Amino acid sequence: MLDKSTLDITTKVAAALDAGKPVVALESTIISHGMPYPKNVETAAAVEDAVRDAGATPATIAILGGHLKVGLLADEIQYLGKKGAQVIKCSRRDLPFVMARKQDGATTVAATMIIAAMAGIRVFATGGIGGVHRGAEETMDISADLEELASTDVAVVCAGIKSVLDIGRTLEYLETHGVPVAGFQTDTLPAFYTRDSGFAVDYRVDTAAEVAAVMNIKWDMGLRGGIVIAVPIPEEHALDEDEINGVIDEAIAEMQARKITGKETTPFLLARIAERTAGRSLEANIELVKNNARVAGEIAVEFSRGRSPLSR
Ligand code: PSU
Ligand code: MN
Repeated sequence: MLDKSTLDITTKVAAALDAGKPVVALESTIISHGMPYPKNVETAAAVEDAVRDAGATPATIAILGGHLKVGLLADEIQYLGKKGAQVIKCSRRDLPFVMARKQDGATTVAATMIIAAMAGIRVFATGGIGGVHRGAEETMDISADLEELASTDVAVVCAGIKSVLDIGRTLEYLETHGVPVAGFQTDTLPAFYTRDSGFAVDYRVDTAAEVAAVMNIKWDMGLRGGIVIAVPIPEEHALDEDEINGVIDEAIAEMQARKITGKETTPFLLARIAERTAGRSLEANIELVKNNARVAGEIAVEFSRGRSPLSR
């Protein structure tokens, strides 16, 4: 077991967890590598507010000086946001090294899920999850986020799957690993900047209570692993599909020409797309994360109400 300073849960978050109150985990790679300073820090604060407005306690997760931090303080978010890409982007494989070396690390969806589960947090909000990259049949670039979803018991609320990824293959991978993909108030999978990827979701859910029931039953039965809750970006903030897909195609071509690979790909693509849309993709990204945080807060509230019919 890790000692209290290694898994460092802030007083507020610990009190909420001890009292069985709703808590929502938030990741930090989106702050350090996903958005530029100072928008990243403003967004992180707004996302925490959205969780609070829904009646839950936010817990932004990162590694500071080798300690796993659950519930960053405002000055810690500021610090991470300013350091940006100088902070190490940490997925599952990176955790023990960054901790042993007492470094700072921003946690991806995979690493945030691991730490959230260790702390006893079951609901997590983010923008987009990693997936099977386009061209993965050559590059083998498949995000460790998918493997984490296969095995760690956390519901991940996101805006669907970005079309920088191979959406169809990402869905196939999730299906193979038994990870359900539910559309929140939609029958089709959202594609991050746009509301509809053209792919169907496995299940449509219309309320937070329905999601909480599924979480309880799945985990009470011992069916390990995550659940993807895909929430479409609010209509008024969605980007034009043809335009954004054109920009994405160009960004991917540039990435290939520059031979950018591995963990650099997602940050590179996000930054390029923001540049090429004169910041409109960034605005859309900010709005969809806030919206996901609100939905995650509502799910956490329902989940905290109690057990599934199976365990009564
Ligand atoms: N998608 C976004 N913004 C992000 C990320 C994904 O729209 O910031 C981050 C998340 O932290 C996710 C990670 O877990 O990128 C995936 O990286 P990779 O593709 O290297 O696994
Ligand atoms: Mn990758």
